[in-house]
Amino acid sequence: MNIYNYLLGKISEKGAAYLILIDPDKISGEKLSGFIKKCESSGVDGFLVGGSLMMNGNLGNTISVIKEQTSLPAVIFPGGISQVSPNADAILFLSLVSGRNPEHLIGKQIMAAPMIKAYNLETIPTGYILVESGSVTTAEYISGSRPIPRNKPEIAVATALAAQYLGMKMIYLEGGSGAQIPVPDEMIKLVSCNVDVPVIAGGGIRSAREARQKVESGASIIVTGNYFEDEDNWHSIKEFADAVHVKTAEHHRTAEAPVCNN
Ligand code: 1GP
Repeated sequence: MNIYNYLLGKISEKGAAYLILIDPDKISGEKLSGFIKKCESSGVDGFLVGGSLMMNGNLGNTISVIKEQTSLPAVIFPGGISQVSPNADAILFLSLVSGRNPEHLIGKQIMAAPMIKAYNLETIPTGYILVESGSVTTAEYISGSRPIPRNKPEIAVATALAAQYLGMKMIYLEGGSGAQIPVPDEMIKLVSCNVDVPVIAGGGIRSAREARQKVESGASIIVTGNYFEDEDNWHSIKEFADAVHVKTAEHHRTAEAPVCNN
């Protein structure tokens, strides 16, 4: 299965796709199996797997469990070159285009490329844009790059356009995992109105209402991670999925695409 086309299909069918990020450091064993099943029965469209830091989690095992438990795709969201696994369905081939750290723009990609070729992994070239989100996030600290100021959406637009013109197939507007505040709606709107490729929004989304707002602002894919690391929140996975799936969920039919004035 071509995962990029799968995601485009979900976006066109449901209005937007909902992906859950699994950090192998945070969940494993039976809890992981239970979580994956719960996500599938709640309408989640797939999984991202990875993290800025990998302390003791096992990425390969996590992906294997996903493959055993569901038919949903497992896409690597790499925090580093050690996070390339042959079991995955695809890898977000990220370039941290908001930063000026050459290691994260192209250096690590060169190191990972031969492995990706050997594993015959599908790559989804993605312009990764870090946005200021209230405090320093792990992604910002580890990558040694400055995020785009939240009140400068025009910088995000120019950055996203440059990524698109370089051939990237998706733009990831990232507040950073556990962000205090998510990427501003206004920035999502301006970026999605200006690029032709799907915009992913993630980082600090903790309610179905916020997820829905990001879709109404123009995001085509919503990613949440932290919020469902707490098992007490699992009951609301379906609520999040329904909120993201603006075209198909009965009670969300009123959603409208953002009006672009350009
Ligand atoms: C992080 O965008 C993802 O890369 C998810 O963020 O963990 O804050 O939901 P959260």
